[in-house]
Amino acid sequence: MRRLLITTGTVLVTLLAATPALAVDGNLPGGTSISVTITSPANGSVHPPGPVTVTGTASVGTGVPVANTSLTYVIDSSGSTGNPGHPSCGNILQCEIAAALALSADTRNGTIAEVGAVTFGEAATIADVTPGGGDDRNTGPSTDANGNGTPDIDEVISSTFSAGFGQFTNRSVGSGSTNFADAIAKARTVTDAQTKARKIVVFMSDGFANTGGSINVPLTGIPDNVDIFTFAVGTGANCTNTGQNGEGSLEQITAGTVPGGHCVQVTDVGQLPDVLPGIISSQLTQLSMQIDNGSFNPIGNADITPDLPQNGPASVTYSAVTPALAAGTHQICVRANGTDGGGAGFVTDCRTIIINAPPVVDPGGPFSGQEGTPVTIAGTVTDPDGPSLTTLWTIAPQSGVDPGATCAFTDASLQMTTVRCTDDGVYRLTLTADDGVNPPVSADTTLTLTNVAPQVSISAPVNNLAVPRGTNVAFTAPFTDIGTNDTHTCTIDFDDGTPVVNGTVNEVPGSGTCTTSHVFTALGPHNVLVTVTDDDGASATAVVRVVVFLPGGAFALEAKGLLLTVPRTPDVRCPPNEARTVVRISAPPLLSTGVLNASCTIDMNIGRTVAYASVDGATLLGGAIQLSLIESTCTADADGITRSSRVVGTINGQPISAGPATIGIPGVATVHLNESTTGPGGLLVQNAVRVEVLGLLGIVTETIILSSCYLG
Ligand SMILES: [Ca+2]
Ligand SMILES: [Ca+2]
Ligand SMILES: [Ca+2]
Ligand SMILES: [Ca+2]
Repeated sequence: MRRLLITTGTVLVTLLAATPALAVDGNLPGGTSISVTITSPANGSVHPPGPVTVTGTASVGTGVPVANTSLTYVIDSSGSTGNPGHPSCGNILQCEIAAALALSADTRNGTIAEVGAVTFGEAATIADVTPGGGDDRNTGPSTDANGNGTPDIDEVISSTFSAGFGQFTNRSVGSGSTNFADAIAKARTVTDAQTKARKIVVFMSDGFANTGGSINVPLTGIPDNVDIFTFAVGTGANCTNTGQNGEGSLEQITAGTVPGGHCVQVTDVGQLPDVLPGIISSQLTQLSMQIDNGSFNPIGNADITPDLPQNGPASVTYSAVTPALAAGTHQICVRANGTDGGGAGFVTDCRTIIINAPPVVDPGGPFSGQEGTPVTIAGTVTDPDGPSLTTLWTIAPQSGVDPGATCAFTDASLQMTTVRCTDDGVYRLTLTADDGVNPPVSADTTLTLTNVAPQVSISAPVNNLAVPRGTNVAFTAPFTDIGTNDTHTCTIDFDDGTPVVNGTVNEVPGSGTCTTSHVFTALGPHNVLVTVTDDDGASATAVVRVVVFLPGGAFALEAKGLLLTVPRTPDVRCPPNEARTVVRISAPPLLSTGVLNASCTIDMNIGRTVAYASVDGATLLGGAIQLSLIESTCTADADGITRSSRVVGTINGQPISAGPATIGIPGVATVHLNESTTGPGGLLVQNAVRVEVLGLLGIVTETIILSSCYLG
């Protein structure tokens, strides 16, 4: 409970005498060290706009003190001080001695350079404060010249008796009354001998001046650097009691020497040892912060650990937040205020910091374009104060984008660049700027890409390919899609009445083929339509023309049998187109003919096949059959297949009628006219005349065919 009363307002007011110490590390007026440091922010550091946290430490009494103070004890030892004081210290004099010793102990903190002592009753006497010869008025607070382990000044204080000192030279004055004036005069004698810039006197009394005359006499001309702090001890003393003769009060002594100072009333004598050391104690009283030369605003205890005030020696840490700071240069100062026996003072530490404005980002847009195609995007980033601006575009699907889509920038670090995406949809484009100080700043816009239809061609078959009916035709349709994330399907319409089919798709990103095969049964040209559709619904088509035909053939005469063998004459097949003529065949009496013709042509442009055979007159079987015109025609095209014959002449004198007929010549032959038959392999055969010559027993011995055509 020492220092219990040091925080009372009376004491503080007594001690206040501002002499600021303008440095980070300094000393209070009484010499006590005081310091304040801003640990963070660092000087010249760069910060984002907004509040800045300021941290650091402050301390009092922990540094190197300045021993620039001299101290003089003035102890009232008049007869009344033999009265009871307090059980904790004894009679009043003993309690004064205890208080002086407590103060003496604290003087060894380093701020007190020299000490002297005076005691008084009817008169005052100055202590000889050094052992051995001579008479010394001052000594060091820790000096122990006789080496007995007790500081010499403490030996002197402890030797105080009723109106005298026992050490180191016995001094005694009368104890019958109380003489403030002589006590002040003797104290001045001591302070005159002191060498330090600041001289303080602690003046204790349990009563009031009743002898020695006015205190104004010794106070007159007292130097400014001598401060007399008075203490009215016990119930018999009163700060303002001027005595029955008006010699002057304790309050007047202090008021006359300490600007703004007051006497301290210590009614409870037991408190005196706690109160007196406050004359030189130190205290860290307040921390405050200043922004840009504004006012110093106190830092609250919520931001200080431990709470202020703290009695020295003490250190605290603080962490306070500035108001929001705008871009520019700012000075932050933290001040530590403290007091010690010499009064109040402060030290201030400052930092200059730079508040850097964040970049301002305008992403531009919204942008639009097509899938697979570079789209120019241009944003704007401004950051005049840098210091190291970088920008970066990023992109992500927002809506309607198929899985797997990717995008690439030409240079994502440029504010103006191009971006290409592999599929259509709406993308979120983000432009982020980082100036190296502030948190990165981002802004979004959109990029809307439309789907692009694929492109398709047909590499097989070649256009206008003519194929015989029944051929398996392979189709290959290569396609591309600039949207390389797209997948595709394809259909093929063969234009022959068969259902549209799905082709087989083989693809890699951006290209592929659609394949299928088909056997055509419908004759003629077919415009085969290939349609490729991407997964986003856009399609492309390509057409290839395929011509389907039937092969054919024709001959004018064939004879097989026992009587005569004539191979097919002339004999043609198509493709390729062919037309041949033979002048005659003469093998009477079985047969003789006129000009024989056979031709077969296919118009590959439309798939039309025409096979034709004719005989320009013939006489068979010794004249039984007389013919002037024999011809057969076979045609096949998209319109259908037709077979027909014409025969003009007579059989046994009977004219031949149109239309298919079988006529018997009894015992000689059977004659088939205008005969349509189906041969091996489905061959469609048209014979104008087929004669079966009969031998014995009606056996067919010879077959003669005139003008035959066939298809297939
Ligand atoms: Ca900036
Ligand atoms: Ca697409
Ligand atoms: Ca596409
Ligand atoms: Ca797609």
